[in-house]
Amino acid sequence: MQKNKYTVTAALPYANGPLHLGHIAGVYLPSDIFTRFLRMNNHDVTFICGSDEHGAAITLRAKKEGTTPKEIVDKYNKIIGQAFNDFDISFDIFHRTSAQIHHETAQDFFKVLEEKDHFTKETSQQYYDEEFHQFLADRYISGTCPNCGNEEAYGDQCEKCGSALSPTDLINPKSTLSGKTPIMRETSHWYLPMQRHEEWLKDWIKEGELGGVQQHDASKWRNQVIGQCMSWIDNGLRPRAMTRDLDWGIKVPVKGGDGKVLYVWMDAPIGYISATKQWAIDNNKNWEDYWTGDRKLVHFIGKDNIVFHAIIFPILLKSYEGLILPDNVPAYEFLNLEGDKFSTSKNWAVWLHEYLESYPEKVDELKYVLTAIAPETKDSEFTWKEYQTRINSELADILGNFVNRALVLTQKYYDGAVPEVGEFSDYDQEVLAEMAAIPDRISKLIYAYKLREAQSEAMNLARLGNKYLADMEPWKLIKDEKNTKRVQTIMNIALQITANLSIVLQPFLPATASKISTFLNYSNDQWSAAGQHNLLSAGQPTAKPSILFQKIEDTMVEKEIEKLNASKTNVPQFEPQKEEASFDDFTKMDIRVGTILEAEKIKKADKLLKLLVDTGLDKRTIVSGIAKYYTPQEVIGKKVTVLLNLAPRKIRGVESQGMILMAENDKGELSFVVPEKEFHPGADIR
Ligand code: B3M
Ligand code: ZN
Repeated sequence: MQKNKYTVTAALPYANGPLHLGHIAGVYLPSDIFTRFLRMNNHDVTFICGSDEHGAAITLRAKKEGTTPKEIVDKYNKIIGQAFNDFDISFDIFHRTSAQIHHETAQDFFKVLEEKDHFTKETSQQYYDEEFHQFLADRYISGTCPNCGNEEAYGDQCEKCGSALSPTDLINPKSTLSGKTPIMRETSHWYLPMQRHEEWLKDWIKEGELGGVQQHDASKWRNQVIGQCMSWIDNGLRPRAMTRDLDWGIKVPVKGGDGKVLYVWMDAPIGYISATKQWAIDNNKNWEDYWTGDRKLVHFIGKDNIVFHAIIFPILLKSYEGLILPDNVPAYEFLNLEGDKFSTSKNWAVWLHEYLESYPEKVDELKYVLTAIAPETKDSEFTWKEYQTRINSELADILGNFVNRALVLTQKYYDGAVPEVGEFSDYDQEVLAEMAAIPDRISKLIYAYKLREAQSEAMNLARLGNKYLADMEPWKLIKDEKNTKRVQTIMNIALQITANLSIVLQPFLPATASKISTFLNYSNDQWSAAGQHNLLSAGQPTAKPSILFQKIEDTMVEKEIEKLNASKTNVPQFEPQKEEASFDDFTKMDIRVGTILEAEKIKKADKLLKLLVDTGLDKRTIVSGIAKYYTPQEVIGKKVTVLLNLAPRKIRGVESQGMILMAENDKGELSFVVPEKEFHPGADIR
């Protein structure tokens, strides 16, 4: 078989939050299976990933957590990297775009393109938030997508329909900082004139459609990918800004670039190259060997990243000259969770690191389920119920049961030694022929990026073995001495199937495959060995097996669903920080501790209470909108915080001489704010 060279990348996750199962099912697990398989076939393969640490995704998160972008990326790079490690994703490197080598690589890239005249510089009017004194691009601006009507589209793309947008495409644009409608202000940027590339892109993507340059099935691009690209091109490519007015990111390295950084979607894909460079340095290789020549570049991504990987990055690569373009861009649809979309902001997610903390011994179980339901061609759904069913009735009842039976019976009948094989019956021949055909089928499916079917084909081998033993019933035959030879043959075949499983399961369930290898005292990481019926020789010792998969109890399912529902309601959605206030603004306010002396309802106003408050200076009337949360009886005698010098206002005919300060949660519930110690009325609050 022809040996190919592959550089496989998995989309660089934003270091702005942990990973959930949707990310794993749609990028990291499939790319891991693919590369494990390639390695078993002795292709020369490098598997690249890292965290994406620039762009508005990061700075907005920092703002939300009240910290710096640097702290955010350090924190999440660590959490994400650890989770990948614990989930046994076999990257050759997990790098980061904040690394010096990446800054240099991306800047060099930009300079080369600038020198070759691949950018235009344009001055234009762009959205600007007057309150926050900032230009609004990408995630700093949101509005309605002109293509699909999604009201939460960002300034650079709509995550719902995948289209790439410019802020000016949005209907009803709003600043995500202030929530206000922005104004227009002039700024200049470097643009990539994408329209110049239309012709070759069309041909190149069509090549993908026809089965790629190599003309084999493996390079065939998914319909969804071709469709998105063609519709983008058919709509007419336009210049796209490659720089931003921001202070977090990669500094624009040419004259006039002060105060500007590279657009994150220019810098991030170059992250694949800089990660390769770092890996090459660590391993005494030349990075160019992995980005030039007859190597196949494969980008595993989510569908919202298609245009960036199949159009923009290829334009950049081609303009740079000398580097390979992707051979395929297997993009995944979205995974939903228990009937809803995964949502970080609503905390509707199963977080990988939390799963691994709770169930460190159930890595392969999760891998199996996620591959079985992977959103390869359409959106799919994870439910804990299905997780349970797949593990119990497939992994445990079929795979686990078969391996266990084969090994336990071998212990019982032959003290663990592999028995001699005798003559094959017709049925034996059939089973062995089926076993021999399976690896090739898996292999074709994997090369065509159909990993879901490929795993199910690997499970067919376990099904075959399970059925074989159930049909042959060696435990009945053994009772009659005349069957001694026959049982030996049956058990030999069952063990050969088990050995085959230890090979074909490796890409999908590496830990399980290695356990089976240990039971058998047999290990083989060569895909070419799979299919043969003489992997184990007679007399070879095997071990007592342990249970491969524990059944998932209903209690676990219930617990996880409960946890999900609880966390959903607990995560509040708060307004972004308000505009900066000066210290003077603050000291103008006279805020004191007060005690409520009297309270009564105001007629026909179900939200209001009329209070008499001892402020330490005087006793005054204050109207407060707390009636839904406090009864008059329960507030009498309570300590409260009072804003004294608020201009008096008439509310429902009553003059209110100040305001009681209240805390309000995300559900709009109110609570008094009081000093933690027993302070007298009149005590100052600053
Ligand atoms: N970080 C977007 C995402 O996580 C982005 C991918 C970059 S790949 C170069 O969806
Ligand atoms: Zn849309």
